[in-house]
Amino acid sequence: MKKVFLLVVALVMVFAVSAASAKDVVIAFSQIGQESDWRTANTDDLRSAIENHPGWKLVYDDGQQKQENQIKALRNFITQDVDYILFTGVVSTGWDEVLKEVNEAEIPLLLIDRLPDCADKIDYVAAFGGDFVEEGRRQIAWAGEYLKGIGKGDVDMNIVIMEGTTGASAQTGRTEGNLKALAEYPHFKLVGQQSGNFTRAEGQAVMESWLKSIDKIDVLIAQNDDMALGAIDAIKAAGKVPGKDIIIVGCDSVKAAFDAIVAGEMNCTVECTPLYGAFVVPTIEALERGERFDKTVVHPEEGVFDMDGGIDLGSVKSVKAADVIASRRY
Ligand code: GYE
Repeated sequence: MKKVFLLVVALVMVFAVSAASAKDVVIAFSQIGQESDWRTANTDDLRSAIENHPGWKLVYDDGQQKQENQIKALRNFITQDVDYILFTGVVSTGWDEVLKEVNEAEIPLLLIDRLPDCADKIDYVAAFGGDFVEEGRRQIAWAGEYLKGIGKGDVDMNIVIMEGTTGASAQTGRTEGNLKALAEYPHFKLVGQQSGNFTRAEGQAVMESWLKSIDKIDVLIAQNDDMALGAIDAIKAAGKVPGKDIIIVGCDSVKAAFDAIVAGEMNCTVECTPLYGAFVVPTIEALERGERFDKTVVHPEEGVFDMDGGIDLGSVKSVKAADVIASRRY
């Protein structure tokens, strides 16, 4: 009897140990929504990086552009006691309370893309995101240097800035960079500044109304490519030639923007990579091995792509889009 009992205990122990080692690492991801090609690429990249990793499981939540949905998702992740949380917030303010709750639950937090403004007050393992101020500077500098290059550096130019989702760090940062750089090019006159909410449809609508209300637009700075592509439709519908009558500079460097540049309908796109899987995977692997990180913010290296290449923007030189289009991953 005693032997049978010991055998049962041993079997239970073996089963318990193997069940424990087979337990998946659960990584929860609170995504903003599906507003742009950038966002789709970002979701697909992280999803496949996590789901294809042996022993890892993804819990995904799409916040549909609403902060309250994201707050609810984060609280659900805490209740489920997930192992890691990946987070990017639709706007930068209003996360203090819920991210403190994440900290109190001792769930390691990885910030990606748009950083919350409370980042200094909370604990996080690492942060990966674009340098939005620099991206905004590059957009204006590209237009300014391009015009200098074709002998129009001292010609007055009317410029419009189409901004992203109001209050998103990608919008506030790029606007800061846009406006600071404008001061370097006194021949640019800012004649319009409005949000197109990072979507193609709203980009089109904003451009339509500008074309009706502003006499002459020479340069469009769109804080993402989707809005630039929507604006191209509006420009064509108004009987103007995009890329020629109006110089168009986007941001993100998605495939559709490369196609538009190669087709001559768009002039430039400043890169902002959505591919964070390559950063997130090694970080979580290292945490699983017991390594610890300081709070660090990593900005991936990014390029600028245009029709002919060779425009010197200080920190980077533009590359001809047609030369690299075949190797683009998003
Ligand atoms: O530029 C835009 C997207 O936060 C960097 O969000 C991201 C931005 C990106 O909707 O296309």
